[in-house]
Amino acid sequence: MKKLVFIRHGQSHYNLENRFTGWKDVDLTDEGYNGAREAGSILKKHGFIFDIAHTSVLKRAIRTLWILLHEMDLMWIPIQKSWRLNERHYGSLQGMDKDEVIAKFGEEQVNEWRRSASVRPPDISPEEHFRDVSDPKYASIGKERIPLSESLLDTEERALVYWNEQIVPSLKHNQRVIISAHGNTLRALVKYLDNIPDDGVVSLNIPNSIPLVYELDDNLKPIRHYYLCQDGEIPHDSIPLHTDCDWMG
Ligand code: DG2
Repeated sequence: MKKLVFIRHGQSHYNLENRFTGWKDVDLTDEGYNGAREAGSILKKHGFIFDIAHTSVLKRAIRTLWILLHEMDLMWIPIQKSWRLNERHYGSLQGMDKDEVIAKFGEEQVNEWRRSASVRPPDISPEEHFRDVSDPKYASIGKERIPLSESLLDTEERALVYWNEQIVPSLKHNQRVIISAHGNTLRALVKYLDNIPDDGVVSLNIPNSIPLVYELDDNLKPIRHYYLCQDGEIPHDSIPLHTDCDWMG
C-alpha cells in the first residue's frame, strides 16, 4: 500500500482579503504560516515521513512546504517545482474581490467560473499576460502555452502531465510523496484519482493547511482517503471550506 499526502497551502493574503488569486504570486499570512506549521506537526505526530516533495512555482505553496518540512525535520529531502502544479489561471478575475465580482456578474455566473469543470473565466488583459510571459518563472514554458485563463479541466490536463511523468514514477518506486499545491490543482487531481464526473466537482472544496492522505494500491487506485487532524482521521468529504479541524469539537 502506498501513501500520498496532498496539502493546500496555508492562508494567503488574497485568501484573507477574499480575492481571486490564480497565478498571482502572493505570500502566506501569519495564519497561513501557523497552519503550515500545524500541518507539519500533525504529520510528524502521526509518523509520516517523505522521500520527495512536489510543489508549484508559487510562493504560497513553496513556503507552506518549507515550513511543514522544517517542522518535520525533513528539510533535506528533494523538492521538485513545476508550473504544472500552479493554481488554475483565473484570467481577468485575478486580484479582484470575490464579492465585488458577484455583485457585478451575479452569483450563478461566478459559481460557474469557480466550481464548474469546463467554464473558463474571462481572459486576462494583454498587459497582465505580458507580465506572465516575461516572468522568469515561466521562461521555459513557451509563450504560446502560458494561459489567458483556465477551466478546471484545463488545469487537470496540464497537472496530469506532471502526475504521469513525475509523481507516478515516484510512487511506483515506493517513494513517500507529499504534494503542496492549490485549491483547484488539488480538486483536479482528486477528481482524477476518485474518478469524479464533471458535474460532481461543483461541491468539492479543499481546505487550507489540512493534510489529505490517500492510500493507494499497487496500480495507484485509491483504497481510502482522509483528512489528518490533531484528533485523528476524518473522511475526506466531511470538512467544509474555510475551517480547521476544531469544528469537530
Ligand atoms: C484560490 C482558490 O486558490 O479560489 O486562486 O483564488 O488555493 O491558491 O488560494 P488558492 C484562488 P477558489 O477557486 O476557491 O475561488
